[in-house]
Amino acid sequence: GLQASPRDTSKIWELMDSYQGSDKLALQQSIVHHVEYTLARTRFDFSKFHSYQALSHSVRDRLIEAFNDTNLHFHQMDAKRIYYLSLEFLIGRCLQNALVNLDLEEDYREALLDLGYKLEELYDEEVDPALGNGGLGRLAACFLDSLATLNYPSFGYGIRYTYGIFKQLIKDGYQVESPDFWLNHGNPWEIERLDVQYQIRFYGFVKKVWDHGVERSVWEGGETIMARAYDTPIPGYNTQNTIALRLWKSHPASEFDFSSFNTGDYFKALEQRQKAEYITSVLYPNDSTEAGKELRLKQQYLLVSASMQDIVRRFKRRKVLDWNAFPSKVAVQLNDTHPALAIVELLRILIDIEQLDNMSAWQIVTKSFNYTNHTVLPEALEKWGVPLIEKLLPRHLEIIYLINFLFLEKVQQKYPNNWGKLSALSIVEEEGTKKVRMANLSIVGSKFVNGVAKIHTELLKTTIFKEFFEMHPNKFQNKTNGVTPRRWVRCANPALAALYDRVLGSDKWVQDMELLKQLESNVSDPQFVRDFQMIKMENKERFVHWIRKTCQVDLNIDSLFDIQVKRIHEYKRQLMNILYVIYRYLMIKESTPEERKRIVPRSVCFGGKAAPGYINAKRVIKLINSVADVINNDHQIGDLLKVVFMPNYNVSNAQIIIPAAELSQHISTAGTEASGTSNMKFIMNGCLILGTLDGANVEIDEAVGRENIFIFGTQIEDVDNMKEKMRNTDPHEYFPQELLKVFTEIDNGRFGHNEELKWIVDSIRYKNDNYLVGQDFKDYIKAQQQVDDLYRQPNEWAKKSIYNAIRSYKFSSDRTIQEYAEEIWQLKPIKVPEPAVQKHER
Ligand code: GPV
Repeated sequence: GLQASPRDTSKIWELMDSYQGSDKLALQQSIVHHVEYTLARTRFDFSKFHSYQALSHSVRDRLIEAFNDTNLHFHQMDAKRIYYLSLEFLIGRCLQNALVNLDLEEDYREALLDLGYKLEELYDEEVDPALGNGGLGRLAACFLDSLATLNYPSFGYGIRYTYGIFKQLIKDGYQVESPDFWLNHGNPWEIERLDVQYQIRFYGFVKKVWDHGVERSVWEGGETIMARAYDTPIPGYNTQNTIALRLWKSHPASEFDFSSFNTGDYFKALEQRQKAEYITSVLYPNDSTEAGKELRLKQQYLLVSASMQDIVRRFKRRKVLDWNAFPSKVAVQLNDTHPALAIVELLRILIDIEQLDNMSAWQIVTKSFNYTNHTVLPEALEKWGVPLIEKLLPRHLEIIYLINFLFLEKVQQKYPNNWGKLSALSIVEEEGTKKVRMANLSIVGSKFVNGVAKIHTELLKTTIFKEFFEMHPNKFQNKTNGVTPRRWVRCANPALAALYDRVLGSDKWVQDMELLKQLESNVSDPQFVRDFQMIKMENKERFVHWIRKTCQVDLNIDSLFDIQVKRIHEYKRQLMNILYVIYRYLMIKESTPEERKRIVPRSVCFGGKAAPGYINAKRVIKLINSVADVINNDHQIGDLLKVVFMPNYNVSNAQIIIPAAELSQHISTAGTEASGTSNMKFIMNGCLILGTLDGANVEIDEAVGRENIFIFGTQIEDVDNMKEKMRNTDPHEYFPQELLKVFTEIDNGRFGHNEELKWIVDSIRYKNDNYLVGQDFKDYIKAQQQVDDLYRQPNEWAKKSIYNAIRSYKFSSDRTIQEYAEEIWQLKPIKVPEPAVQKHER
């Protein structure tokens, strides 16, 4: 037969080193290739969706080229890497983002047009991966984009949930949840790594063995499953660097336990194996609250164990094994406390498996981890019952006790016999059933701890982590959040991006947002202002079409587009917004014909999901829809006021909504919203904020200037006093007349004879107004009047909107990531060399 020639690796490499061509024909051939060979379609049976799929596979090929180059280069450079651990990554759609970052959007648009396809229509065929709840998951996605763009060697580690956040439907005004089976039609953006799998153990027992005179712990028994890696390449903008988002999926253990198969029931044994898949099947839909469910703890441990095994394996591939070098090669960032068990897992690996002594292992761990806190709300601070941890992760509980022992010894040294300090700082809460405080564990195990906006970090230092701050003041840092200008300006608002390109003479601002400073002088150029207004108008038109299609409501294009989109939460005060809408409605109804002429028409749009078990949040959705029903169908109101609840707010909807907004509301009670990130996206798109001095609003106020933002409400230093006053005042004195009138209308059934609407009012009416809706309402009305006054002067409004956009550069996630890299990770960028053959020359 035929003899294979001796393997010629240089020939293989040479073949692999040639890159895809980027001329029109090459792009078209690559698309058609995938139609025929990847999708196996004939020329007669492919739809728009198939075209999207073929296009995505064609783009994916290019991503993989860059991705492989990147991984190889980082390995060769023995780069220090940063590992971002998060239970959520809300990456949104990939296609447009990839094309923009690869600078191929125009080339593909032309190639497709020639074949009879509109690129934008294909964008809409993509499912929106929704593996996150809200701000925390979206922040992780923006950070990956910046890490890749700034050439930082890095990985994101998360979970590949089979079901993302539920799809929100509105039926009869109520939220109804439906499952988000996003993988139904496959996922061209992921690479399944059958060769990257780790064993994960649950339950079992700890055996003590003597080994050369030292006692060692061996964790055995219980159940083992496998975690398998799925990589999504994340391309940087204008760079070859392409990093990995590595997501884990649970599988049955690979070894076959034949004995149990032989003795027991074959089908039962198989059924048992199937249960493994359940662990990563669904994302928990709670935003900023913890349910304390066993399955959730299993998810957390699976992420942590697989990721730490992967990190250790990569570290051990270095030429010489020197554990003390670990912190100089590895930095782990914990996205809130959800992955905090990683601290314990690394200790377990170092002590039990790599056989390091306790103290050396602890030194390595505390130099490698860092923790970001995202809330001060007590209901969101994770605590796991000791009995549950003992059952599920018996060895980890021992290690947690060891950590606590070492730490409390230090506390005792510094504050002898100070029981107050000891009980505040202890990782284990002793009152009632014992609990492990994950925040305390994270602080003790980390080198640095950071908050996500200045005001939030100050709160951490003076309230919930006061004792830790007093003990280790240098551990605490601020890292104000940011958002990526690639997705949130360049992709979502291409017209604004084109205006910047034209006026600034290049697209460099997409990577260096500070360049927008140069546009300050253009604000006095009437043509520039008109261009901006025109772009806003076009974005409003796109939004009007979308609202008509999705909500069956016709918006008045000349009305003020006033938007509040975020998870529904009492602290975010959507209730205050809708109560004001009712007040405004009543005002219009009572107005004289003369007064009516001066009324500024408004379209008030809400969007956001309520956690399925959060009754008050779900009732607020019902109230909004009930009010919308009455107002939108009141012929006396006409075009002066419209209210919409936009169902299923998600990343791809946000990309339509945000560029169309003229006013956006960020009205949480001072001290409750850690940062907020959509506030940043709105200002980047030239929108004014109506907000409180909370979270990042404080810094936005500083950046844009008080004359360019509408600020109202109780300030943080007065919140406690005002709550006290609320509890000590008769409701009829506490609530202003304007609000009492609104309550009466709801009580009287003006928005439907529905008990639930009354119960929402009841939730704040009797000395329970913990978020100070009553206290802030009058000031809110006043601020709303200032909004109306400004909107009557379109030029002034436009100029202030432009100031928001061009002074938003601080809120680029590039700035945030650079601060993390320099001040927390000690990380240097490493740029992957561009292929010798350049695009267009290839
Ligand atoms: I903790 N956040 C979130 O979305 N989910 C959570 O479980 C927790 C916090 C949010 C905060 O509420 C926002 O203020 C913040 O901007 C965002 O995290 C990112 O830091």
